[in-house]
Amino acid sequence: MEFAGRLRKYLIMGSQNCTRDPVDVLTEAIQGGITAFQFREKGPGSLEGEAKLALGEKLRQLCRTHNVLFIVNDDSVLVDPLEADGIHVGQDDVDVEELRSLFPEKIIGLSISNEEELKGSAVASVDYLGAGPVFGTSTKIDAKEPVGVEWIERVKQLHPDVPLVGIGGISVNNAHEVIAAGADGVSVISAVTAAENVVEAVQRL
Ligand code: TZP
Ligand code: MG
Repeated sequence: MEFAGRLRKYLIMGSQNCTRDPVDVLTEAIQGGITAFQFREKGPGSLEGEAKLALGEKLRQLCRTHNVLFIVNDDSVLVDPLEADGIHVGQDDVDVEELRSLFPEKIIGLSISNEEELKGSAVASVDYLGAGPVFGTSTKIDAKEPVGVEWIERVKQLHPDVPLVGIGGISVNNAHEVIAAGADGVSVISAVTAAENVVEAVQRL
């Protein structure tokens, strides 16, 4: 599968997003057909240190077995121990050009929420962009104002060749709008982690 296609159904998750064992949630999400996974152990209730690494190892192994991309959020220290396929960062994290020199062969993803952030970003150093929050979300406490699918259209217009995923408030009901606006994929947390039936939620996305 070409790279952009591997971003089609992109689950982001950490133990703090789960009401049960994250290993079970990821197992079911893989069964449902996710193509990429981001280990985002962050925010209130998240694991740190050895416990974070230990969970990351289990989730990494699942992704390896099922040929699902495994990306770590932000934490560049985890990239090598987890043999991650890549790393995703936001505007306040490590600079992507610095990341690129640290990890010449890894996938690098960058979140961008507005025109100013996009202009100030070294897009040539990244492999894909995450645009949002597209819709309102309560999953990330410091999430910015929703930017709508118009932002997806705009990023695609400015960088037609850069693979793009939407993020923020995406559900089985609105995912099609994100794709229709030009995104290569949808990245979701609660649409999957809070679903009563994870397998079905992923299938319907
Ligand atoms: N970055 C921007 S919004 C968001 C992140 C990590 C949270 C997305 O969570 P949900 O539950 O899919 O809205
Ligand atoms: Mg960040």
